[in-house]
Amino acid sequence: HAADAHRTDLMTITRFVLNEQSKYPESRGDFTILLNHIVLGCKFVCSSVNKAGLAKLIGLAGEINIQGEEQKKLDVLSNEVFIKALVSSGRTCILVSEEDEDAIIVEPSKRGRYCVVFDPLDGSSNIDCGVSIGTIFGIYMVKDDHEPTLADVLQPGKQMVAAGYCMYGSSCTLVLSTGKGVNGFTLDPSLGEFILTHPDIRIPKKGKIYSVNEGNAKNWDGPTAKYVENCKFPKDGSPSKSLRYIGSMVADVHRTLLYGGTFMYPADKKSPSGKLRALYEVFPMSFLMENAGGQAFTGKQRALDLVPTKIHDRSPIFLGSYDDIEEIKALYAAEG
Ligand code: AHM
Ligand code: MG
Repeated sequence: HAADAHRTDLMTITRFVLNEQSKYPESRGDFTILLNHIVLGCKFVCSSVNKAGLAKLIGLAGEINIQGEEQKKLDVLSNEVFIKALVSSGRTCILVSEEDEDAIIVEPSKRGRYCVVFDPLDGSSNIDCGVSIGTIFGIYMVKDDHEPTLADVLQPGKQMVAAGYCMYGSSCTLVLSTGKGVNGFTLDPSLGEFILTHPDIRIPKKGKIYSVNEGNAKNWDGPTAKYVENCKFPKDGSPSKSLRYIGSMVADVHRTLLYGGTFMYPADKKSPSGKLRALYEVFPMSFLMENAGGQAFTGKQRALDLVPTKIHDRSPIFLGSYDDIEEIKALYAAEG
């Protein structure tokens, strides 16, 4: 009976990834071990976020991070937990976190072949009002056993072997791609396991939603302004689009992935590179979009082709449904 099978045959994220990796004879289970440590970090942050109101975790920790913002206690905690989990996995050699100015080079005795770039708690300005926040991560693999250097992570996003995010919302959802499709897992709190709930996510080819901080409109360039104008006043007689903007990238991208449409953080006159970080925000989300059948574009090129020169580089980003991003690309092409 199908319903029974559903309840008793649980596809956990570990089982899913082990199945996937077993197709590669050279696989030594290292990726599964690494992922298990990322999952541990996500579970910890999920439980801390849920307790934020209770445990007096909210509020300022009195530290300023390298981006010059005041750090919340939860950011500090999440960062520490992820770093400790990743190092102790024994499978990483370089870590780049939004919260740390310098890359962390793992000590030789604990080294493995993976580099992990991550934003431990993105959208932290939303913590105190209970809006969804998330962790974003991307994974590179170093080829040979040379001494790890920054060059190993200053790689275009298309070189990532996996990427994902975990959203701490009304439920805790982990979305992952290892380069062949995108799958979503939901944490079952009673089991403490992420269970496959969204197999093979495909983004709708065209969407009815656009997502952008319109407060920046006076500083936008021509193509961005024109695209948003078209969303509101379509010239081809199609219905106007809905605006949805949470201001928490993981939540905005998650909705875009499931419902379709566009998410944008464009360049503007004040911030010519936009706001979002290439390595651990733009690349992982672009990797997921492409693997779900969508596109990701910087205004100049395919986002995953971008080569970062510094670990905290920013890039403008337009990502979402295939046809909608085609429209944005055409507007930039027309501008020349
Ligand atoms: P953060 O890393 O400091 O949390 O900033 C990133 C967040 C994203 O989650 C979100 O997409 C964006 O900032 C919102 O920016 P804005 O408030 O300028 O619209
Ligand atoms: Mg961030």
